[in-house]
Amino acid sequence: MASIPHTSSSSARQDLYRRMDRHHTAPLWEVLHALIPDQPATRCQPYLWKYKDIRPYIAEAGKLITAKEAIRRVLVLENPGMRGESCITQSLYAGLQLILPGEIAPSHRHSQSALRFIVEGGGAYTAVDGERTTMHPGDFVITPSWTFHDHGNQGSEPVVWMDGLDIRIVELFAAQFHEVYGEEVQPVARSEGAATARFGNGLAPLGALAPFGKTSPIFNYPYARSRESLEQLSRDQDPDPCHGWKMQFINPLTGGHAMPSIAAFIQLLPNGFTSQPYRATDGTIYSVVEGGGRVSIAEQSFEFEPRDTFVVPSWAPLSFETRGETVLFSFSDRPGQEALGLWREKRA
Ligand code: 1HN
Repeated sequence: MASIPHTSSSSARQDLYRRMDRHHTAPLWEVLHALIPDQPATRCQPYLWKYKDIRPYIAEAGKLITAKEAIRRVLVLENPGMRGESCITQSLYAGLQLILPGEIAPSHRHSQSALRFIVEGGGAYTAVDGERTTMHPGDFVITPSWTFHDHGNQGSEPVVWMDGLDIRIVELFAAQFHEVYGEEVQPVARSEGAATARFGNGLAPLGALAPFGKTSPIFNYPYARSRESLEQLSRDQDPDPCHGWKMQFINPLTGGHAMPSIAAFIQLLPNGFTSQPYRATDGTIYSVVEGGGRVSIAEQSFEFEPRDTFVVPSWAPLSFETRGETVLFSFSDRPGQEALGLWREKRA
């Protein structure tokens, strides 16, 4: 039999590691288990941000800095397990942005894609590549990658929305680009509603190219229409035991997710509903639109009411108990996981 090298002593190993280290090499066997854990390991923790608690800080920020000076006046929702990293899950960023009547958030573009979910107030607009859309609570609005965008509030009330961006995903690929537009506000090139007229009525102009590449050509999915779809769906079929009635926002040109890096969903849960536990590998951010109740996420549970935001880490068992008919908006990094063949789900 060939001789088997006897196990070297711990100090001999440490000595080897020190010498290896100087040459920028390291022993895999010391880190192998941490590199490929048996199941999802994440620094993302379950958490719920109570809107009532944060709203006063948003208002105070509104007095201390203008939207113009801040560029974007946003309170970043920092996951408790990743403080200082500007992220709500390991892959996604979320924040609450305030724009006051008369204010402008200047035009720029970046390779990161963004979504807006309107939480409070109406009448502000966002402009994307020459087209403005007026936003109302519950609207899901997309800023596609590398499109110039600016926001303005021509209404009479403060407007707050949740931003969701794929910042960490773009950073992982080191594919970040950013450019400031020459002027504060980009010129309006089309009438309001043009994108919906062209692509949002089950129609598309003959021979039309996708104006935003892999992102949906519809950039505002109004709440009135999402709510109507949920209502109608709930009349004709039983709720799913885990999700209630849940729908995904789609790109009408592909039938796939509305954004290439972020999936967005809207769901209705009946009053007094206790959902079956569910887990999936896409860590998900929820914004409460209507109703309320209690959500259990892994070992923790939180009371929720409209305008609260909560985060469910990858693979954390999730279940709901509702008080009142409840509507939840949510978004996650599911499209990337699906594209790579990684996405998994499990029902209890
Ligand atoms: C951004 O451009 C917006 O355009 C919001 O409203 C939040 C967070 C980080 C980087 C860019 C916006 C952002 C952002």
